[in-house]
Amino acid sequence: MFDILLGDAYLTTEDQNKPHFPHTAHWNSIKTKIIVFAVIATVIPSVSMWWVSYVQNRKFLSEKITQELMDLSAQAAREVDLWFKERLYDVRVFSSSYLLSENLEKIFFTNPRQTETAVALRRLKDYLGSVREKFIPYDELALIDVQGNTVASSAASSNPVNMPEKWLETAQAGKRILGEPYREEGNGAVMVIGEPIQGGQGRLLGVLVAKLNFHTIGSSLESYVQDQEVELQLVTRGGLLLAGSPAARLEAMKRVLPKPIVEKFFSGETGPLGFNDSEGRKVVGTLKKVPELNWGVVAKKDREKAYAQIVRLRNLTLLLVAAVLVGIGLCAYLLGVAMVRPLGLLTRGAARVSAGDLEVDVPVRTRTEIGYLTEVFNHMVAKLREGRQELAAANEALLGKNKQLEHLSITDSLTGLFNRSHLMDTLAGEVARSRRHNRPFTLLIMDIDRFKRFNDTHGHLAGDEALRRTGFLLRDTIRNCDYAARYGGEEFVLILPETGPEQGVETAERIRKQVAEQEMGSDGEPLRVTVSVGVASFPRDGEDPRSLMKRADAALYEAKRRGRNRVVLSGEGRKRKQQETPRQVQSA
Ligand code: GH3
Ligand code: MG
Ligand code: MG
Repeated sequence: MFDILLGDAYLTTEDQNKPHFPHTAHWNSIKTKIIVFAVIATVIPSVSMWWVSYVQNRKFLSEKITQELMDLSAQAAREVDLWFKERLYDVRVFSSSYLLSENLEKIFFTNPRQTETAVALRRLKDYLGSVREKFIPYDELALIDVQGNTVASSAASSNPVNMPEKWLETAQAGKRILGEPYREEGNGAVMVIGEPIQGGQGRLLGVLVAKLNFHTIGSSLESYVQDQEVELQLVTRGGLLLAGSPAARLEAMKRVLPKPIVEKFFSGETGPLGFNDSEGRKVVGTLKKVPELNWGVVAKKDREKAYAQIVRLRNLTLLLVAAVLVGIGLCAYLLGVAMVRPLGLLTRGAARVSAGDLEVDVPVRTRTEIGYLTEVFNHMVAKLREGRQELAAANEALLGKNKQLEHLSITDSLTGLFNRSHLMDTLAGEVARSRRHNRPFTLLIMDIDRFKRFNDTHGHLAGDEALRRTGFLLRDTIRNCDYAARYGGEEFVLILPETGPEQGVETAERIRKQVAEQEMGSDGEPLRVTVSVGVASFPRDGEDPRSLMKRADAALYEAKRRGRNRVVLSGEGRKRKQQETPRQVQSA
C-alpha cells in the first residue's frame, strides 16, 4: 500500500520485482493455444475421415476401371479367337478345292506337255487370284512344292514366304502349318497359315500358304471400344503388336510393348498394371489371353484420365477439409480474440496499477467470467484509490500536527517566544556563523527584578500576565534579525546578530526603559516591573556559548548587585558604574 503511495519510488526500488506481462509472448498466449487446440481437434477427425473415404472411393473406382478394362479385353479376346478360327477354316476350304490337287497332280506326276503345264499353272494362279480378291484378310495366297519353291501365287511378284521351321514334316503329317506372326516392312504384322494339299494315295502335292494380315480384326476391335480413352491391342507373347484400336493410332502401335510388361501380363493374365506404353505415356491396362494362342488382348487407358475421377474426388475432399479447417480456425481465432482482448485490457490495467497508477477503470466488454473479473478488479482499484486518498488526507493532517508539535517543542507556551532548548541551539549556531564570518554579536540576559515579591503581592496569575506582556514587548521591540527566548522563570535571553557591545548595551537600555514604562496589569491595574540586563558580546567576552552565557550572567548578577533596573556590560569598569545614576528598584 505504502509502496503504491510513493509511486515513483516504488518503480525505482522494486523495478526488478515488477511482474512482466506477456505482451509479446504470442506462442504462449491463450489465443494461440485455443487456435492450436481447435485446429488439432479439427485436423485429426477430418483428415482421418477424408483418408478413409478417399481410400474407399479409390478402391471402388479402381475396381470399376479394372472391371471395365477386363471386360473389354475378354470380349475382344473372344472376338479374336472367333475371327482366327474362321481364318483357319477359310484356308482349309481354299486348300480342299479339287482344282488345286488336280492341277498340281498334273504338273508333278503326269509328265504333261509344256502347254498343258502352262494351262495348269494359269488355272492355279487364277484360282488363287480370285480367292484372294474375295478375302481381304489375306495379303497373298501361294502354292509351294515340297522343296519350298513357289508354284503359283496370287501376287504378281511374290515375296518369298517365311515358312516356319519343320513345315515340311508338319505337312507330311497332314497337319496345318502355323507360322509365328512377323512384321513385314511397309505392311504391318502378317502370319503364315499353310494347309497341305494331298493327291491320290495320300501323296503330298504341296502346301497352300496364306499370308494373313490383321487389318480386319483391327477394325473389329475398334467397334468394341465405346470409350474414346480406351485402346485395345492384340499382342503376341513375343511383344509384337498385331492389331489395335483406334486404327488411326496403328502407326504408333507398331512399336512393341515393353518386354517385361508383356511377360508380366502373360504370366498373370490379369491386371490392372500401371506401365509406360511404347509411346512413353503412363497407362493402366489389363490383358486377356486368346485361347490356344500365344496372343493376348491388352485394354489400356491413360492413367491420368482413368484416375481423373479419383483425383477430382481427392481434391474435392481436400478442399472440403481445408474449408472446414479455415472455418474452425477462424472461429477459434475470433473466440481467442473475444477472450484475450478483455484479458489484455485487464492485464494492462493491472500493469498500470502495479506501477502506481490508480486512475484505472478497465471497460467491461463481456458478460463472461472475465467481465466479472474485470468488475472485481475495478472495484478493487476504486477501493485502493479511496484508501490512498484517505491516507493522503491523514498524511496531510499528520504533517500539520508535526509542524504544530515542532513549533510547540521550540516555543514557550506562556510568552510565545522560543524556549530554552531552542535558544541553546540558536546560540551555538550564531557563534559558529559569527566565527565563520568574523562578525560580532551580542547576548543579553534579562531578569525581572523582585518577581517573587510581585507574585506574592499580586498573585501568580498577575505574574503570568506580566511575563506574557514582557514577552510581547520583546518580540515587538527587537529587529527582524534579532532573536528572543524565555530562558526560564522570569529570565529572558536575546541574541542580537551583527551587533557590538556598545550597540548591544543601547538596545538593552531601550528595552529596559520600555519594560519599566509598560503597564503589566491585565484588568487596568497600574502594575509595573523593572528588569536588570547583563550584556556579553562575541568575540569580546567569549568565543563559545557557554562562556558567553557565563559572562552575561555575571553582568546580570552585577546589575542586581548594583541595585537592579539597570544594564551592565560584561567586564564594565568601575568608572562606568560610578557614572551611572542609581535606578529605582522598589517598584518590583
Ligand atoms: P531578584 O530581583 O533578585 O531577581 O529577585 P526575584 O524575586 O525576582 O528572584 P527569585 O529568584 O528569588 O524569584 C524568582 C521568582 O519568579 C520566583 C517565582 O515565584 C517567580 N516565577 C518564576 N517563574 C514564574 C512563572 O512562570 N509565573 C509566575 N507568576 N512567577 C514565576
Ligand atoms: Mg531570576
Ligand atoms: Mg528576578
